[in-house]
Amino acid sequence: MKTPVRVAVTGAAGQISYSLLPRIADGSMFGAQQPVILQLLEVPVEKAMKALEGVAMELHDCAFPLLHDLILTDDPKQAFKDANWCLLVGAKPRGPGMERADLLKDNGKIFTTQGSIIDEVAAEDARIAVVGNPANTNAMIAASKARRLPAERFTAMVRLDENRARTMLAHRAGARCSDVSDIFIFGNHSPTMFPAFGHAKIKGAPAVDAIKDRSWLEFDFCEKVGKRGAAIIAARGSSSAASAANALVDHVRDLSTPGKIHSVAVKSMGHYGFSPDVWAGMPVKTTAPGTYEIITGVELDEFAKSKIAATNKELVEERSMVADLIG
Ligand code: NAX
Repeated sequence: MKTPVRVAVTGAAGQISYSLLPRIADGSMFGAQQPVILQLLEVPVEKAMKALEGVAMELHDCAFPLLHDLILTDDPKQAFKDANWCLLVGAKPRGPGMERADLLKDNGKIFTTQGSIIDEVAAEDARIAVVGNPANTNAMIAASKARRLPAERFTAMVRLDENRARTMLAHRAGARCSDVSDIFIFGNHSPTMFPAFGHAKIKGAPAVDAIKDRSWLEFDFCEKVGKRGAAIIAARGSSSAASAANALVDHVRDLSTPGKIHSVAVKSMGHYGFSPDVWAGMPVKTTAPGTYEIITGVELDEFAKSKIAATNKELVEERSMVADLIG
């Protein structure tokens, strides 16, 4: 029997976690032979902790063979203790009339604390995936607090955007989403993101040739991918949950599987014209479980470069809004 993987999940009583936790416990994230221990963090509020107890009851009622233990806590030190993966889903939602700068600062405080504690108590091989918005900047803030864990261990999720783009290209071309490859998300997890269609392929041929409508790709497609989250809220009355949980399963599973090429928001190191210190979506190749290299050879035309400049500008602005929290 393998040693269980310890997985800390924040915001564990929230709607994404409700879809996520069974997918971790049933083996979808780490494989059918890998036991897991879930270390679930919520805020120290009676309603949240009570809801978390209910989630735990349901997980027990699933009788997952791979689920070796469940820890429920409102103490980040207990949640992150010896964790191999820290999935930072919990964040404060944007309230009515709240400015983006205020959201950045309020959430920034959560991620400074969690970044420091993870660095102090998580496992030697700890990996961190941030979902809570603004995800890219939150990952940057958490990483800035780390002294032991290297910055590249901190990633943010743009996989939902990649999955959305994949399906939209497939539908437009009358193909299946499994026919689409090499569609990568550049930049921020926000409407400024750039789904780089110029590099995408459908059944191995360039997507631009299969779709034959450059204007649709440049305008409708980019806008629809960027605003898909808002469209879900308009239709469902609440934000993406099952698809976000599914994307996080993809994100962690592919980062654990050598050879996988996928979009991840990572410290840019200046690639593709991004400011070196922002966390930007870009294609990476997993080289060993939990380790990746940035793919640097994607060719970008003038349109792509202008889209990347715009999303980089937003990331730099976000960084300057939280400058006092970094370091
Ligand atoms: P919910 O409001 O349903 O759940 C969030 C949970 O986090 C709540 O139970 C809350 O009590 C908890 N929480 C807040 N602060 C916490 C803290 N400091 N420690 C531990 N728990 C804390 O939101 P949900 O729909 O689950 O979304 C979670 C986050 O994901 C949001 O920030 C959302 O904007 C973000 N998303 C990110 C996506 C991405 O692709 N990167 C897509 C989906 C989603 O919009």
